[in-house]
Amino acid sequence: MTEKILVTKSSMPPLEEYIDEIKEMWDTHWLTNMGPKHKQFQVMLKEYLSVKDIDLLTNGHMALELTMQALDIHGEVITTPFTFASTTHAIVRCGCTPVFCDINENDFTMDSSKIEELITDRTAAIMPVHVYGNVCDIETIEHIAEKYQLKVIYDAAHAFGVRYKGKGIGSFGDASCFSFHATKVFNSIEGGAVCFTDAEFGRRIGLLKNFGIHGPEKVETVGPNAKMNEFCAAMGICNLRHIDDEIAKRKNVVEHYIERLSNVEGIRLNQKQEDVQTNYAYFPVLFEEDIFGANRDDVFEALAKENIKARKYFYPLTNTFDCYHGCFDVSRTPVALQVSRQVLTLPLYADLPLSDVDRICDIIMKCKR
Ligand code: T4K
Repeated sequence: MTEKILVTKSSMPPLEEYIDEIKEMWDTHWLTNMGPKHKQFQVMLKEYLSVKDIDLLTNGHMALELTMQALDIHGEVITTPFTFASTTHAIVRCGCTPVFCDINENDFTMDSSKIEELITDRTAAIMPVHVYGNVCDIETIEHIAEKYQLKVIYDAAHAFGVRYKGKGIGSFGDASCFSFHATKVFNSIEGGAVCFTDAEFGRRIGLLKNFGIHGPEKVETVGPNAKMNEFCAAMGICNLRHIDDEIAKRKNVVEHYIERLSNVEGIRLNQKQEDVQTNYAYFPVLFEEDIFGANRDDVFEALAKENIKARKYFYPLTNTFDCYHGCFDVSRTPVALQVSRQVLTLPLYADLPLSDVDRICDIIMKCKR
């Protein structure tokens, strides 16, 4: 059996570089609670992402939940079901009701032409997702938000390093939440961040992520522990030094996939977006069974038999999860339902050999009838 190929492989700096980065912690014994690595990483990220302000958190999920809390969101939040569990769970765990908007077929982000019809007098916010690193229809979303006085929280978990019209993707909306999980284009082992422009919002996030503590004898609000520790920040610092190289290598892999799979009847690929500098985060492929002759699950199985673990990101839709049984009507998001049944995300990471990409594509093509 050939070596297992997983959907992704965490990027890591040379071991010596990481050891060098964490060495001083054995002198300082400062391991967490906004230490020097946290501060340094924050400054580096602010510059790399070209954002006005940023705060670091334990993970992308806490970034979403604390942002909801800091913006004091109550009521309904318009969002997409074509995402990871985190987006929907964050809304629900904050006591709000997700209202699902369908997605568009080309880039799988929220169909902005369908947002307005979902707005009620209970709507408080919109939480769109830059899914796969694809940029949402920012202009329309912001226009609607202004018209109806709604907050916009972008789930930018997949969009690290993406730029839109030359601007860092984290500079849009009231806040943008990033994930630095091990499986992402950029990781700090576990980690996340929220980007924002409003200083008062930043102050609230700073309080919330540390139990709402304002000083040794003052607790201002009720918050969890969502602080990034120094080992994660050190990993982030190291990985950030290599991020451009990482993205360039991913580009190479993606271009090879595109070369092999574009123009195959019955296969639909992620469309290139105008004005977007992408990060090559995922490689989603849609299989149209009636034309390709095999469906997504057939291809998934064929790859699995060869020890290649592609993933069905994002199937099932979050509005069909068991934990939400009976809560939502999936027939209201037909495009998302169709895409979630057709999509397979193929293995993608910086060091994936092109010969493996060829092997993956050969197996896929053998499924065609
Ligand atoms: N919003 C969106 C839209 C998101 O996609 C996510 C997370 C979030 C919010 C929340 O952000 P975080 O709170 O997680 O920071 C993975 C990730 O755990 C999750 O971060 C990610 N989205 C989601 C799309 O994928 P799983 O359950 O599919 O991961 P897992 O463990 O199956 O790993 C996938 C592959 O990655 C493995 O087969 C091999 C590779 N891998 C994995 C780990 C854990 C590594 O190479 N190294 C590792 O350490 O959820």
